[in-house]
Amino acid sequence: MTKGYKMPEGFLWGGATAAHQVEGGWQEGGKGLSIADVMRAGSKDVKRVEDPAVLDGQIYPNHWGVEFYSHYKEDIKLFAEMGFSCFRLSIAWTRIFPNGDEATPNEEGLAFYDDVFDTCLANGIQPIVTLSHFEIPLKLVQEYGGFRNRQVVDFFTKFAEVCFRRYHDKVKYWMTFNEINNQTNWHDPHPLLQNSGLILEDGENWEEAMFQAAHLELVASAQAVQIAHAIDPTLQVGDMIAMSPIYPLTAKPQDVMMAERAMRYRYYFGDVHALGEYPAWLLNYWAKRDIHVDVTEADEAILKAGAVDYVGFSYYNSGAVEYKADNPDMVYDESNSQVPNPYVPRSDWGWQIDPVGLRYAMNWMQARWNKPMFIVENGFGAYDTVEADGSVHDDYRIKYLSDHIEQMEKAVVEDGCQLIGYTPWSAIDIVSASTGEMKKRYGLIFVDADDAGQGSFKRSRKDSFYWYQNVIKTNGAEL
Ligand code: P53
Repeated sequence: MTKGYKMPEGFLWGGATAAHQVEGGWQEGGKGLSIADVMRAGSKDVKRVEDPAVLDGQIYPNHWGVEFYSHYKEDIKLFAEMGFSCFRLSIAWTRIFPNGDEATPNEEGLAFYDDVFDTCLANGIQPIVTLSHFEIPLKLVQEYGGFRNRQVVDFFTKFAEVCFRRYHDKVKYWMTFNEINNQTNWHDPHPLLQNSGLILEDGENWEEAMFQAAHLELVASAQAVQIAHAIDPTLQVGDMIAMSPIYPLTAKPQDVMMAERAMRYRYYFGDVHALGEYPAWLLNYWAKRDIHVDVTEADEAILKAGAVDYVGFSYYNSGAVEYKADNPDMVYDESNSQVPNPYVPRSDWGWQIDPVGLRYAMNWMQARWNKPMFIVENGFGAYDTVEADGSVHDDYRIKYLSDHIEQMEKAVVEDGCQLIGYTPWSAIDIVSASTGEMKKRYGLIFVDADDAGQGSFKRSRKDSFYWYQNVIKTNGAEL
């Protein structure tokens, strides 16, 4: 057992999930189709693709998730048993607005989340809610072009407003778009793993399309912040950034500059969210590369008035870059610029494991954005083995979480970073977002289901469940 620091009084400990990865019930309660419902299963080696010809015998793992839709009462009880004081989940947009463009919301969907939140609160757990977690309504993608269309901003802000009005007494902490910056890592013409719902047209400049869609999401997010505050000034609305700090491979000045350029490209979303305006370098970058983004004066005013209250982020790994002579302008390209870091180990899925990177990233964000932060994802996707007696000895997951929490505590107690809470990914096994697998397991609770959705869906406690229970009980002192 490692010795950690006790966290400040009131620090929120919990776990995280997302609707499409846990709920299932894809056609229950009047729910419509989201992009997640048409994502086929993939694997470590086979990319997931969207396939709107649903029900044609392919495997669509998000149709069942881990059946949280019918198991939530039991699951929330298990979370309470671990001692959670908060639980991060997302609202499936298509339960509230099944196609995204309806005039009125679907009462059955609203009632479902009322009951989920009430169950949490009755168990002493505060829900932390993401509005859009990789599950934009399919119709908004296919018929409206996703966030390349300003009408979709209105659909999103209406969805947000309905949720804030309905749940403001039950939910204090909100986030707008999960991992909004994931889309810089996107060269394929499909909307997987991003909330902008962008499908590229033939020959289109992907970078321009991405910046334009991201701009409208940033505007929609800033509008949502203002709507929330108008409804209830106590609401806290955050952004959600996939934080994977990018190091220079060496101390060579060009490598250091390349890393700086990579960081600002990957995290400008956070600058706009937190500071309310575009950084100068990006405006120059657009001009130099002949990228045209429609940013109106009205947009600028919305961004300025809708700065987030806190910075939510996920942390899994870090990356590295080096200067290459064939790229003298140091243009950062997320898919091709990264190089392996020889100083850190990797998971079975190739993710670089770097606990110190969490402390580094927290300090970087605190200095840059000066907001309270919330670690809303951090965890280890791994193969788990169930023993004959039903136990799961996931010491690798315990080690990963323990090492990261230790660095988190140093960032708070020694470095003075402001941190609201910590919700590891994931509270319970989920369907992996990038591969659609069940066997890439993240949970503290095991769910008996395989990649094809076969199994009893019975829940059981992993070793990490008991370990995390003690972390919470000692408020972080025993890791
Ligand atoms: P999976 C990429 C990089 C970092 C985090 O990921 C990412 C992604 C996209 O997969 O996603 C977040 O399941 C995301 C969760 C996701 C989790 O990380 O691909 O917010 O929905 O499950 C882990 O292994």
